[in-house]
Amino acid sequence: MKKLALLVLPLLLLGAVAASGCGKTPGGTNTGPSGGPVTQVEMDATNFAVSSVTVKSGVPFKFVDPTDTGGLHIICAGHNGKCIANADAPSELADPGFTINPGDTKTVTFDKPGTYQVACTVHPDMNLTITVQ
Ligand SMILES: [Cu+2]
Repeated sequence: MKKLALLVLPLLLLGAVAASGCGKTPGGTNTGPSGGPVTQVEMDATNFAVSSVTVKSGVPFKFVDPTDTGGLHIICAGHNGKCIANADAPSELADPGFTINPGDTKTVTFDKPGTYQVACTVHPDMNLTITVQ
């Protein structure tokens, strides 16, 4: 019995390390000041740092690409790489969207509460759900 525990424990630890290594850190740097509403989302060369954020209507929200390597992003209201018309979304997100080059920041203000799907037409897996309160 003791031998089995010695064998199983390292495997469990290995599994825990592997599980924490993949996936994205929820929140990360994408949190507002003092636990307030989220005011920005960061992205790397191919995706957003998180898959969803909750923001406050009327508060400027930033799309940030802090990396100085990698390709550009073209961000619009949409899903899975396609722009989808959303009359409630800020005009900047209308088809064909706006371009973010590495190192760029783009500020968008959501004025209407609701749920918005945001996509990147360069990266079909790059999706963000923005809940505006
Ligand atoms: Cu992209």
